[in-house]
Amino acid sequence: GHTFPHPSGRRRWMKDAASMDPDRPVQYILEHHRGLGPIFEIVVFGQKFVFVTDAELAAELNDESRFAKANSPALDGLRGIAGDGLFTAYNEEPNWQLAHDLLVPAFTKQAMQRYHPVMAETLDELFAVWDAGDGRIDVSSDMTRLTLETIGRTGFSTPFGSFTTSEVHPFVSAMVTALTLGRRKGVIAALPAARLLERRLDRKHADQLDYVRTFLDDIVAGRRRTGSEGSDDLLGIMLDQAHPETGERLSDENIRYQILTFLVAGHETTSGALSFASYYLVRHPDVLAKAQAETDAILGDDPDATPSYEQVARFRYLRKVLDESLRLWPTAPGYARTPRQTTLLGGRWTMTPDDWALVFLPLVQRDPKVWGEDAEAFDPERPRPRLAGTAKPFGTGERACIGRQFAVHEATMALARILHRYDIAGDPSYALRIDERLTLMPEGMEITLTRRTPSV
Ligand code: MNH
Repeated sequence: GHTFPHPSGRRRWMKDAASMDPDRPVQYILEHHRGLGPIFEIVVFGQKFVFVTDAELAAELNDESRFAKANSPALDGLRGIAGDGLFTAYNEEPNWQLAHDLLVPAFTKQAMQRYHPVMAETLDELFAVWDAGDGRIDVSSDMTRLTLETIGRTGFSTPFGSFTTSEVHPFVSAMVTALTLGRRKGVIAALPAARLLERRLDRKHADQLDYVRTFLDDIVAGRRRTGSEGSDDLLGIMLDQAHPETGERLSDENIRYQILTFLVAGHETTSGALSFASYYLVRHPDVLAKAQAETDAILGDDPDATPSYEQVARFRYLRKVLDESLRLWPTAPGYARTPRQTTLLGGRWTMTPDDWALVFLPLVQRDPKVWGEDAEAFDPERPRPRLAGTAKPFGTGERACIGRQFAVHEATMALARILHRYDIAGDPSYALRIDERLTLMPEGMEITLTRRTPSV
């Protein structure tokens, strides 16, 4: 592999490891990147992490003819529990193509039309909880309840009971523990004592890991018992369908990896996106007013009106609010790329197939060279830059997010219905705090909801 410019000018890995805040690595880079250059490396526990912060270099890395997805050490750390599931699979692993081909039909327009009423119903249940409360909500935790419930019901016909308790579902906390553990393991993998540390971590969290395993087994066993009910959801497709050309099927082990992958990937990022969008809406009264006017124009006077599948695509302004929120706070903050053959990045940096670089989205998507000097400002109507491929919150190429339309449909409908049904207000003294688990999520943010009445 190649050595990239290092912040200190030489390789001071002890210092990097010591100063890098393991609980908030993304914010650490955001706060300390200035002067580090368009591409730089940091060595943590003997492993090199290469960051690209420049939009032009990122656009180059997105070129599928020269680069492909790489598994960063943090992603590889998740292989212990997500195996060769879609997210963590290596490009050349046969189960990636097999699962991809089988599951693409679960994200077509026809499939989305089937999920639409389930998404709408789930949202109604959240509103019922809100209406019974005092109008103050913790945004991130309620958005998480909504998105977990939505992926559970649409993908697996498995309700999580998220609206009947105020606790997060035990599966979620167990999964978060398991995943955080995995990421840590990935990062320490090069240490001489890594195996010892890993075993100690596994022992410490054995109960949680067992719980996750049992929970996944139960979902599969439950469906096998009840048979074909919900047979065209994700679970049904995985259990019942063979590849149209090769006749191959997913193994039981791989199905468990996919369930975990979809339950995690299918809710945290969308919940974060909804929460950041809510944050910006309450901070920008002009934007909020415009978005609310759009919901009135499309949905009319009845605050309980539910959009049809087709109507969701008409919320153009809200869609821009969502895109702009994901530009500033991409909830999956990066993706790694590796060259297919030795190549020069930016005409200057040699990259071999052993190298990889992280497209660090929070900075790439705020690069003033393409976004202008006001790149840090929230403006849903800002012109899109001329250079293509500089805003990629859903990743790029054939390994890009398979759930993009699902997430956008779910989030747009949720925001539309919330703004149509409620007036929302934030706490002006709230300063944005961001929790970094696998994804980025605002923390401790409350908003107040007031029911709107029909404006007859
Ligand atoms: Mn999603 C891949 C972001 C919602 C399921 N997702 C990716 C990648 C990004 C991403 C970035 C590429 C990672 C990489 O290159 O290493 N995803 C998001 C964001 C949202 C999101 C920002 C919401 C907002 N994702 C969803 C939803 C689902 C989902 C919803 C499922 C219902 N995502 C996936 C899967 C992959 C993925 C599965 C892996 C796809 C593959 O490699 O084949």
